[in-house]
Amino acid sequence: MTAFKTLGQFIIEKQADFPYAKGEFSRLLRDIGIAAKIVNREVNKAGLADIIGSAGKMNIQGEGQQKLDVYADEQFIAALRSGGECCVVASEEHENPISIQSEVSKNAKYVVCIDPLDGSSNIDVNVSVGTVFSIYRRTSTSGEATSADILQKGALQVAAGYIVYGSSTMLVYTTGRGVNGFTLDPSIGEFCLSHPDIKIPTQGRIYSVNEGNYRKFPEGVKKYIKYCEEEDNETGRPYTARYIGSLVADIHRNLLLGGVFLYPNSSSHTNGKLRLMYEANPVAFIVEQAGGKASDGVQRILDITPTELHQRTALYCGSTDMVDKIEEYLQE
Ligand code: AHM
Ligand code: MG
Repeated sequence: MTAFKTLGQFIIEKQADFPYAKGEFSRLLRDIGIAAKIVNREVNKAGLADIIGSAGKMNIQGEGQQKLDVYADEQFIAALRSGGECCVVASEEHENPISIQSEVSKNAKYVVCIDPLDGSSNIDVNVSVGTVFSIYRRTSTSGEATSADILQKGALQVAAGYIVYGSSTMLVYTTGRGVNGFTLDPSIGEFCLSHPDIKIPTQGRIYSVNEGNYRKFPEGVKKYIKYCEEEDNETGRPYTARYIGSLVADIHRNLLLGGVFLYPNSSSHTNGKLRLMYEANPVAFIVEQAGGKASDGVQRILDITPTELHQRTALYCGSTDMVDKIEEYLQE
């Protein structure tokens, strides 16, 4: 009897909550967990790529080294393809959705939207990167999945999660019944439940924003940043500024400690920078399930009706009271 619970054990236990479930969804989550471990192995060796390359060697798969974001994309798609529970994948790496229907997956019920390796510019400098994913139930009942199967509101997600490849590697996910976090124990190669039922504090003291873009931000955001910097004993200001530039890592820290993440629209990114389908929606679902809030400044992220696969949105997300305050400033 082990003292810890692995991701696999946890998924099976949770399946019992759905007596009519046939196990497809559990298998889908398990496949994502396996691909995450493979990507983790390569991300961990990122600094060695040149050394291996200069010796004229191949990587472990016997292929030449390739960019890690392409590698991650291939790994997740291969895992979903061989699992057979998913009929179509939308990935940041591809302009169009990838139909993965095959003999195995012809009745597959699920749709996956994924950013396989987010924040990949941070890899070269050994800073955390992540994977973010969203799972929907397919809406059409037969034939090839259509774009309508993918372009669903975030509120319809059946699950969402992220993997942060950081000082340790963690997988955090929700199926709409709270949020649970698993840390990869490299000695046994398993994600183990380390952060059960994560709750974000209602009010935090961290604000995360790329302040280099300050002059391009809407007036309300500028005022909020000034508010964070002011001194006030009662509210514990000035708040602490923390910004990694990897969405997953910034969200993960604020989820555990309390805080707010801002990626506003600006004069150079008129609709914001982050993508609704595979960055904002999954993060919003997780943060809401942990008791926080996610907004585009006006409306709930999860209520936005998507019109395009790669559509962008502003994102204000984290501790509820902090997001409320930003909305107040934006509406002034
Ligand atoms: P990417 O999908 O090209 O990696 O970009 C997304 C990343 C997020 O991880 C992060 O929150 C944001 O871009 C940082 O942007 P900036 O460098 O403009 O602050
Ligand atoms: Mg990205």
